[in-house]
Amino acid sequence: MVKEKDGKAWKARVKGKLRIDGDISSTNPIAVGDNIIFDVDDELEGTGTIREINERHNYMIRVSPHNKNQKHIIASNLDLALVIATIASPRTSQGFIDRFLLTAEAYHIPAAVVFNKADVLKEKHKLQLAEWTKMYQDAGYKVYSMVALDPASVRPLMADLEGRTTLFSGHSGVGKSTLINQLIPDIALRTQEVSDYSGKGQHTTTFAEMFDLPFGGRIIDTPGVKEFGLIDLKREELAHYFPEMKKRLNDCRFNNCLHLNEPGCAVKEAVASGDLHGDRYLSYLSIMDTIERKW
Ligand SMILES: Nc1nc2c(ncn2[C@@H]2O[C@H](COP(=O)(O)OP(=O)(O)OP(=O)(O)O)[C@@H](O)[C@H]2O)c(=O)[nH]1
Ligand SMILES: [Mg+2]
Ligand SMILES: [Zn+2]
Repeated sequence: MVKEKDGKAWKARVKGKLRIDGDISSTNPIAVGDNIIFDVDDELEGTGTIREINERHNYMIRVSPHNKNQKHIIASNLDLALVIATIASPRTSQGFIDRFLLTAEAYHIPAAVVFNKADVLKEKHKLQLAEWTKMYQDAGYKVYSMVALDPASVRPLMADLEGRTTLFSGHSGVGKSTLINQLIPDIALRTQEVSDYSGKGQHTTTFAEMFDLPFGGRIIDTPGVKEFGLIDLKREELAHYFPEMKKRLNDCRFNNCLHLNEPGCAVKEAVASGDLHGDRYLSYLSIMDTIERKW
């Protein structure tokens, strides 16, 4: 579906040969958030053909974990990318969150972390939430904690969405659509019926879609993803996508330091002193390992 600036919606098809500025090979030629040039086919029926996609300011991209040639553009022209995570029901891993944040850094999209379902947490989960909140805040990210069904807990996030185009991403069942229903009261998106998470990971949202916020701004709801496959990275650029490492790179003795075993490494010193969270460094090592194996 294509929407005009004034809000009018059109049913759109794609022309055989589509011109895309700054073409990248992806499984989807057009992504939610794209600005396009469009020819009207039938005014009454409200149909038309997409002729051209304007250059994207940015985009979030995911690689199929099974086939690195399959890249999928999740959404484009974003002001903010949110990873909606849950400590439990379902559990979101740190690796998933870190891969999402890293991709956002690599594609110049401001990102933040939303921990939802704060109401279902056991004591050990609450400790985990407190720990991760501090870890991501220290890394430089804004962190929200909420219960999507409770309007008061959603309000701090609401204020930051105003006037922006924001992507909601995360595993299936974390409450992305529930949260959007809370933000846009008359929208009634389909959400998973059983509130007791079955763990089967059925996808309720099946395609990405953009919605206007009543207080200004837009939100993109997406289907849940199991894994967040990374785009090709070079070993030496990886640390640039961890903000808390990036700010320390100039203090490493060697300017080609990979922060592995080099002497005088400011990143490792910060880990040793507790200024940089050890689990974020482990995440760095784990991603570095996957890059090395690819070569
Ligand atoms: N207890 C509790 N349940 C929640 C909360 N937020 C959402 N849920 C429930 O979790 C289930 C899944 O929510 P959805 O909004 O459908 O999840 P989703 O992220 O959109 O899932 P997909 O569309 O499959 O990607 C629903 O039954 C919601 O009612 C919350 O904060 N607390
Ligand atoms: Mg959904
Ligand atoms: Zn170093």
